[in-house]
Amino acid sequence: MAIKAGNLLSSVNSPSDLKKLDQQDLELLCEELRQFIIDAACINPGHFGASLGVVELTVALHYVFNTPIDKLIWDVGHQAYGHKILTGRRDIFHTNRKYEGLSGFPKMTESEYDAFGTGHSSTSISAALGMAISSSIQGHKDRNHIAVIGDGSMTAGMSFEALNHAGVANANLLVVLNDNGIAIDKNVGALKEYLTDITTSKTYNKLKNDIWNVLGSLSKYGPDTRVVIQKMETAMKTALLRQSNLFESLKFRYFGPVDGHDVHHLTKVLTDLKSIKGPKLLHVVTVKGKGYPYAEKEQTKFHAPGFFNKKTGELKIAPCERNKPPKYQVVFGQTLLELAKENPKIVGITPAMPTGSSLNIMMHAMPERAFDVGIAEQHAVTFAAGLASQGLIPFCNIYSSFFQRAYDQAIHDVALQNLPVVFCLDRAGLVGEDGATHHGNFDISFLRCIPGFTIAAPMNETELRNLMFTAQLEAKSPWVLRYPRGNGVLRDWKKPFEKVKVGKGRKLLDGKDLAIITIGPVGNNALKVCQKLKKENAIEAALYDLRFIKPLDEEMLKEIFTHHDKIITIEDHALAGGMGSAVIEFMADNDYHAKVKRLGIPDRFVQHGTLNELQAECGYDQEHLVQAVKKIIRKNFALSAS
Ligand SMILES: Cc1ncc(C[n+]2csc(CCOP(=O)(O)OP(=O)(O)O)c2C)c(N)n1
Repeated sequence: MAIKAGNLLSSVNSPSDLKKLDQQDLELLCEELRQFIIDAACINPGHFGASLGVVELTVALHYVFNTPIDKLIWDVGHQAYGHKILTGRRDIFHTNRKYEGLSGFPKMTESEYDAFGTGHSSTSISAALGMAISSSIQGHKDRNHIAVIGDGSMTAGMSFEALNHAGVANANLLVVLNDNGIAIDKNVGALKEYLTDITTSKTYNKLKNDIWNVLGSLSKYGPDTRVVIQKMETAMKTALLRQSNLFESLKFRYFGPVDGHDVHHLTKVLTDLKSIKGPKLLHVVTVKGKGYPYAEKEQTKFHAPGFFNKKTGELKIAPCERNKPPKYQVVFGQTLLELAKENPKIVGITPAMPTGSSLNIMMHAMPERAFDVGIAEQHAVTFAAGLASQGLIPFCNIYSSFFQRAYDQAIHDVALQNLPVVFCLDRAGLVGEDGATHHGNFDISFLRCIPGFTIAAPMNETELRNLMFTAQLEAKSPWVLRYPRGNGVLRDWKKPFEKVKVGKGRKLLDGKDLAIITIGPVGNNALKVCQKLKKENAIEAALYDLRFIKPLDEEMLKEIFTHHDKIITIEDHALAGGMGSAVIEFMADNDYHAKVKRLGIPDRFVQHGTLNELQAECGYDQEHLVQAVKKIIRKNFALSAS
């Protein structure tokens, strides 16, 4: 159902409508936009606090700049709801993150106003710099290129790599640093402290204000603007002496900090900045969740709160979520703490996802042994390698899709040195509403080719615990445990630890007609399929849980290929290079001959929707899996299955 917009917001169907408004209308527009986001998000869950925090900035940017000719890039993109609403997507915003609806992140194919697709953090400055340099090569001299990036995303290596390049590139680039002092959880690290210092330093800000007063009357200097600024900057540098500015050291012109909720001041400042060429950074201070008191107060909870009661701020649990077994994430967090209490060598690492991964459980109980390193996956992996090289056993928890960023570190710093890091890849497989940027579809393919890795996927929560237990007992070489987003399948999961035999799968069902091989929790769906086949079609399918993708259980695979010439593999992972591919490689290498059909994620980017909808699209949710398996049985195996 479409969300009702206020009168002013209803009149804005594109930024050109926005530009027709009087400056004094902007405050009301911000108010209406904020209400619209709140009304939409409480009944259609998504990201929340970040978009509320940039309402004024969003309005000011589109009011001042000439988008889509000027290029506006939202880092991560979870804060771009206001941008979507102002750029022609208001009336379909109720489809946000729904199957075949709007994406929850900027997406180039969705709108010409989405200058660059985002979802993973800290890409905006590089992309904007690329666009700026392209503009200068192609003669678009007056085009502006703006990267809006949060203080959390600024902590990543990529952001600094881009600043380092941009500072000397003489490109027309504006970085807007949206400093709200928080990532999803509290922001961490020295940069955060630096930003706080610079925001609260009275001397510094007085000098900056003086400069602003001069800049405010820029137009009056006409062509001499550049000279005036240079004079002011020299004066500033002399006056500040030792209090150097990080961004200015990187050859950016630094402006701010300014109040990111004063839409009038923002439009004025942005208008002034438009006439200053070269790399510049505007430091904007905002409050995450601004204007919705519950979100301002509990910023982590309201980062992506799910359904909530607009009046009371109470989070609602969807009926289908009630009485479910615990999430894999919670099982991971509690188990890690249990293990760490027994084994003093265990340490925990997360790159900026303490709540999402549940590493926060260990961080609270053992702050000296659990680390949030900021949005820094590459650093997290090599940091883990360093710890492991000195005898510790790091459990490094990274979402599967974010782990892609640390590929070289995994090979060069961990595998090649054969260090006992345990990578826990959360959100492996399809993740649902976050969509294409966040699905963890590729980890099996890109990890199983690395020598020395042990790679396993539990079928349920108890198995996850046992694999974690085994990994820290072994602790001789790198491990990867992949598990999905969301609830497990067992209620009674907390059993005494049992050591798992490394590289050993297990047979779950006997069957003479065909064999099904699975890995991970999708095996639970397959189990039901086999039971159905037996009941409805008298077809007996043997079911095997491979459990280890590396090393492969060669003995079990030999048994399968000896007794079966009809095999189906099922995985919550890309088909290309996944578990099914590993099985086929084994068959070829060992001269077996069988018909092997694979079910999993096809060779394209799956978009967003509920987990069920997406798994259905790929044919391996509970309902479609039965049909898909029956289809293979009829078509490829020439067995009769109704
Ligand atoms: C590479 C990568 N790692 C982790 C994340 C998960 N993530 C999404 S938003 C976010 C926090 C971003 O903080 P900040 O840039 O300060 O923006 P804010 O939410 O405060 O507006 C994180 C860690 C991600 N999107 N990409």
